[in-house]
Amino acid sequence: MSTSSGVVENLSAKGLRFGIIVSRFNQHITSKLLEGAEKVLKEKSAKKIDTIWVPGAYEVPLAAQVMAQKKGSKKYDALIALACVIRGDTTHYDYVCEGVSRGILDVSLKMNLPIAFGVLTTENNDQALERVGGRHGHKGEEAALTVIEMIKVLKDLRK
Ligand code: INI
Repeated sequence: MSTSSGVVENLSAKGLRFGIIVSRFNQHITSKLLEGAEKVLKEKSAKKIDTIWVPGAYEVPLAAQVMAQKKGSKKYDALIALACVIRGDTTHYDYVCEGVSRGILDVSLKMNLPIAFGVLTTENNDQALERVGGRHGHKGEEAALTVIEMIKVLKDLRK
């Protein structure tokens, strides 16, 4: 069964290792994204969860790339990128959104590694709050469920 946002909730993360990259910019929102992601991973019995803080959304892809390059016992099964970009008075918002979305996708495709796009891109603070446990669900929890499912999808594809 999947939720309206498309995520499947009945999978286990037993034995799996996760890296989370979270941005400090708009920390009142990103700390809630992180709480939700960690809660789901723990409930699903994840073996390891490493969390790395970076200054802003724009810095997320580089940290994700370095985490994705880990090898051996330090290797992650999936990463979760968490950030919150809120539109301001200039075009800066557009550049940050473009950079973080393109950067995360590039790393995911280059490294063949599931990376959840848990990045809120909103017009204002209220829209962001509605997405961390408000009327639009919890995008941190959904990001965690998404990568758990993608690990299984890739495992099935490689059989
Ligand atoms: N970074 C965010 O994570 N969210 C924002 O809303 C934001 N705005 O609006 O500027 C933001 N900017 C900083 C950016 O991510 C970089 O940290 C900065 O440009 C330095 O590289």
